[in-house]
Amino acid sequence: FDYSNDPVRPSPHLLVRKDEPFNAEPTLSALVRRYITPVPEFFKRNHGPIPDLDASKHTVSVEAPELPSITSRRFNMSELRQFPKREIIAAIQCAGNRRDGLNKLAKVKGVIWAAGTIGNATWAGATMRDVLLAAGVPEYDDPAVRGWHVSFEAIGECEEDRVYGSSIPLWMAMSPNRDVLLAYEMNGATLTRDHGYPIRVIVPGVIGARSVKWLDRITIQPAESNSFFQQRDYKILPPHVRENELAEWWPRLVALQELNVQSVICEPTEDQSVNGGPLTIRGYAISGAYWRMHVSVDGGRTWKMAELYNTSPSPERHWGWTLWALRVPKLSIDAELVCRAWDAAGNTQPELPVYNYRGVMNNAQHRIRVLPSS
Ligand code: MTE
Ligand code: MO
Repeated sequence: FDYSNDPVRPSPHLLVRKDEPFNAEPTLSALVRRYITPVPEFFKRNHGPIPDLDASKHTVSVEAPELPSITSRRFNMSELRQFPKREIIAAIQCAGNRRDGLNKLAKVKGVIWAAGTIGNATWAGATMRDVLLAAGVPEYDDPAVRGWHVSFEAIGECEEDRVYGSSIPLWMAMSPNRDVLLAYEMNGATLTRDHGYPIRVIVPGVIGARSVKWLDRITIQPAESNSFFQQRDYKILPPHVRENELAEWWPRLVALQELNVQSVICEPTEDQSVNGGPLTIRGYAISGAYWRMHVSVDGGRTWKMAELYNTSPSPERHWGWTLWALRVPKLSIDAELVCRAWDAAGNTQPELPVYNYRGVMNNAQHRIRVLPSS
């Protein structure tokens, strides 16, 4: 592949994990600085060169070859902009976030990410529901399409497959409460090339892999996408499975969608030397619904409740992350900091990470040592 036309990314806060394709995440202290993650610092996760598309010529097709009532249609960018514009705040997290924690247990396959492949942005565009309805797609509970899927394909060269692709269930794409978008703006400005210019899918509440950038085609179909990224990746393998058994395991496992409960300590950072206190511990957390946030400074023996900050408009639209903070008066010399979030259903994070070869969905309690100095 030719990477010579990739954009220049000047942010000093990005840790580049791979140059080609470009994969980078911000430092954790930069990440918690603001509720809305600035575009330059937002993680970038790519499987190929960044396309250089002309918005005035770009179109997105909607097709349903197995649904005779629908004739395929192409929407250009000005048609997509004519739909009512919906703006949401949503955190996007890569399924590989915190893969480094699983790589400590045994070798994993994939970019070795720390905890920065998450970002919280405002996204604006047409709702997927409006566009699909305009294309003649029936409601998801119509017997003709019940249990169907919406498959997305991108433009551009891609590792592992012909193009990048993914799918989500039709009910999710059509639900007025899920806020799935065809987004053309991020943080109030036109999408940048790195993040999908001129148009990308945003699927709140599910792994980042489904938010397809540089969107080319939408297909309504009875089965999930055939893409490598739906069928043979982004699944949780049992702990004993390695490379030689992948082919037999992929078809038995479900494709990941919804995110699990997650929280991370961003400040202080591992092995940072801090004075004995007072000290403010900060981090992020995500989950679908309201939660409690516990922080421990003694390795998990006792827990305190952190203060929470988020601006989500209502519980059913809780797509943004929560930033949290706990001020502690004093740290012991062997302080071990741990955090765990709880959602409204009482789900929380496992004490220890559970290994899987692709290193996805690590949401173990985040545990760091700091070095108190006097
Ligand atoms: N879309 C395309 N076309 N190509 C890609 O490589 N990566 C996916 C998704 N959409 C990808 C894509 C993955 S795995 C993630 S986590 C998010 O985009 C990352 O979005 P970002 O780079 O805007 O942060
Ligand atoms: Mo991802």
